[in-house]
Amino acid sequence: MRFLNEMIQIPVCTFIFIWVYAVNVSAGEIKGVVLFSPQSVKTQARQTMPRYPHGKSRELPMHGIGNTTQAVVYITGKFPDSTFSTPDTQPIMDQRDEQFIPYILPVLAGTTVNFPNNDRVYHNIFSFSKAKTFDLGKYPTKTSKKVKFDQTGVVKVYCEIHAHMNAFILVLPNPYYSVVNQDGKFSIPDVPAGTYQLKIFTGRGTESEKKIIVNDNRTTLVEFSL
Ligand SMILES: [Cu+2]
Repeated sequence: MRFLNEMIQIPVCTFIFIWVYAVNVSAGEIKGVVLFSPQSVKTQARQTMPRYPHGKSRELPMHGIGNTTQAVVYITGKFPDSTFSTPDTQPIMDQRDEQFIPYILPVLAGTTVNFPNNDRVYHNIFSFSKAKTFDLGKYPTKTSKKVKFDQTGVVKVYCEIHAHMNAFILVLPNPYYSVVNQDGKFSIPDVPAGTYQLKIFTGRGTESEKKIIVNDNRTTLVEFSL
């Protein structure tokens, strides 16, 4: 009899464990596409980017479509658990061919970003942005410096030596974001069920947003036209 009880208990326990586990991880996916109009691509190609808070605005070449990240989608809203752990591997904002790669780097607040210099020349990375002000000083090829981004917001990154170098670090309050790929597609998996604002960020700022509902085990499809 006791043996029979044990036989029954094991499957029941397993069932409860699986059920609880499934409830905890129940989430949905946000998937979509961004349709960039020719005009949108054109205006992103060149833009006025004042480097200093009180400096003159000047025309700077921007990364165009096809060579780097041109847009990031992210969500804001309330989450059942709002403590998120930062990634184990530190994201990289590379310096190559006198360009920052990627052009837009989204990170969760609290993340430390590496800035390796993979050029033969010196670079001097700095930012005067409200979300993070820093100046890494000049450093040579094959060396790297790090910056921790604690505060959410947009950090505009420049090089003191090369006026044409500029990029963005988008510091976000949660890990639910996606880089839009070259086909304009994006996907944010494992989003807790709920109602959120889905926003799209390009080199011109946060351009558009939509209210979305994420349901358990469902895919929410979204389309943006810029
Ligand atoms: Cu430089």
